[in-house]
Amino acid sequence: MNNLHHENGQFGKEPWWKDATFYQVYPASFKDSNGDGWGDIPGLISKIDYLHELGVDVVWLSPVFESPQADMGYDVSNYQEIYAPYGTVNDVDALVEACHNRGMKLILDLVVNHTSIEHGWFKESRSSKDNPKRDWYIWKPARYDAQGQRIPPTNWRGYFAGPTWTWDEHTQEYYLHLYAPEQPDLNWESEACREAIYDNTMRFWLERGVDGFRIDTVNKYSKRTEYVDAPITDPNSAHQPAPEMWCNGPRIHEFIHEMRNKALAPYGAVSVGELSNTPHPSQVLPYVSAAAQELDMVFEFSMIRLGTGGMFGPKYAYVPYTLQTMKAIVAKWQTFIEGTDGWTTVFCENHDNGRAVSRFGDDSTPELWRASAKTLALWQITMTGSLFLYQGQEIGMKNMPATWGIDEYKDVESISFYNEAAASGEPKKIAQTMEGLRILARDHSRIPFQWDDSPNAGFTDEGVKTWMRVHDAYKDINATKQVKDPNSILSFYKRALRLRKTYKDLFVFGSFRLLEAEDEAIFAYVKEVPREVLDSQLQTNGNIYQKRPPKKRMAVVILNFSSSKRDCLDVRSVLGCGGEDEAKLLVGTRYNEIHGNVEGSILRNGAVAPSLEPWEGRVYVNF
Ligand code: TEU
Repeated sequence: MNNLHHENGQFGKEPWWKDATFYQVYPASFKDSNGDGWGDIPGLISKIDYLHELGVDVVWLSPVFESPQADMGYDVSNYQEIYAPYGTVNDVDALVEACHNRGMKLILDLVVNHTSIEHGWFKESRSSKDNPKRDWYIWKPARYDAQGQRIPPTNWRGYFAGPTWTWDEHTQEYYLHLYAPEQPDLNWESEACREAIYDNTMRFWLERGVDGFRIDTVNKYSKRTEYVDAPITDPNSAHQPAPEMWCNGPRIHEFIHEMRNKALAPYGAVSVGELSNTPHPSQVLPYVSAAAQELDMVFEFSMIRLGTGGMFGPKYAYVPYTLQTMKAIVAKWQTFIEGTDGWTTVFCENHDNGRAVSRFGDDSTPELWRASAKTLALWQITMTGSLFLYQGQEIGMKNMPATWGIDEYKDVESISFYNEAAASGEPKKIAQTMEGLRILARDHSRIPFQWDDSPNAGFTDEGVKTWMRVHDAYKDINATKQVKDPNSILSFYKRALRLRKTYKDLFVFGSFRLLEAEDEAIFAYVKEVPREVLDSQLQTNGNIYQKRPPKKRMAVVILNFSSSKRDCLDVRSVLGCGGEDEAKLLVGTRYNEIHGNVEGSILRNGAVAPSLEPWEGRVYVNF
């Protein structure tokens, strides 16, 4: 792999999406404008200024297309129409305009591994074995066991429990679905199918002015074509995990390269793909290397899967993890692009996971909740890569209350896992699944956004039945309250996001070096500007640094990931400060402004930094 990142990656010449802050909107739960209990696009438009003021550059809108909502729109029945409760195609046009008018961009969610069973393509495909679209989906004949019973073509377990195959009476074959039976997988081996996907989905929306896509399940388009049984790893089940049969298959790079060249590159569209089950940097780099011309960046999921009992069967059997493990994962995915032409992403929430403050922080008291949400913010904004925030993260939205029962969980995955546990009849398994769901369920991030302290939290009108229940804590945790409060999580995010931009050479583009890898309370690392970036930056007009500094520009980020007081690191020695050299506090979660006059904020002549309060975070710099 050549070294384009460093050769061409001069500060100021990087593509726009590298230092952009992306913000994911989950349409059902952001803002309801018409009182039906579902969020909608006009509601989102009414809040664009809120996002603009926060410092968001790009809105990523989760699926809004026509859909029977078996999986909240990740089952599309028509790519060119909008699900009526969300609005119309004209509303999307208005949203594009609202973003562009403010210098922001809009990306849509591209779900093209599968469609809904209600999609016209699938209706045709299932109509007869000789329909021209028969091979746009994956159909296989039945097998029969020793007793003559019909069994699916393979023993694979799908993501939502149960088999990956559903029998179709009409044509007497099974079709493949990695997710719900309502989500049949498209057959990317068919060239006509691929062409239809490019034209029907990508070109259609790019022509209307959207700026790119978050691409769902991007590494599952090329399946292994043998269709053989997976090894039995769960002897108690008829269905076995088999991700190696469909992740990163033999033609995946060919397909993605083709998709980019034919449908994305002609429009200059940005792409961020969801890359599950790909835990080795050597597997990830080919997807994100600039020279390979596949994806601009991907989401790698090792960090966000922490605490899950693994994929498939044991997913919701919660397994505690150590800070050491978390830090090793973060360091791995921060550094894997160094010296390459690849790029990475930074995120700790999305619509498929529990809330970060409840999982990685501490929401047990109001003080710890506030402190840990800010420290998680400082962690995110100081890391290398394109930053993705999820709606509500900026106000520290928490998991659903532990007192809520299974009836409040609406997600197809949660319900499938719960039903599977219930069917086992084992009280221990049911309790364990429920405990896992309380921490990890996808539902937690999907409840209505908490805008204010009015009934229904300002998400919709008073008295309206919302599609998911509003969090009990909305009177304490809401955006309006935090807009007014300079010490709020929201105010901290605003400052922190601006700081990330001011010092993007360090935070967005800098190199990452983990410190104190084994410490179970302190998460600390150095961010450093690569020398060649520094040199080129000094030749650019309007640079923020007046003269070439005598040494490397460095920041040390120190985060107390614990609820007890801890000693700070020896900041001066980490930053290489000699006698008169100063280490300065650039930002801290307990201070309102970037400051140079708070006691302990400038460390000279061997001075040590004060201890860290529970969940306190600070950044010191050597300039
Ligand atoms: O998710 C795919 C995926 O690999 C997982 O992260 C997913 O959350 C699931 O929990 C696996 O057990 C994408 C979407 O983000 C998700 O919402 C959809 O349900 C899924 O694809 C199917 O379209």
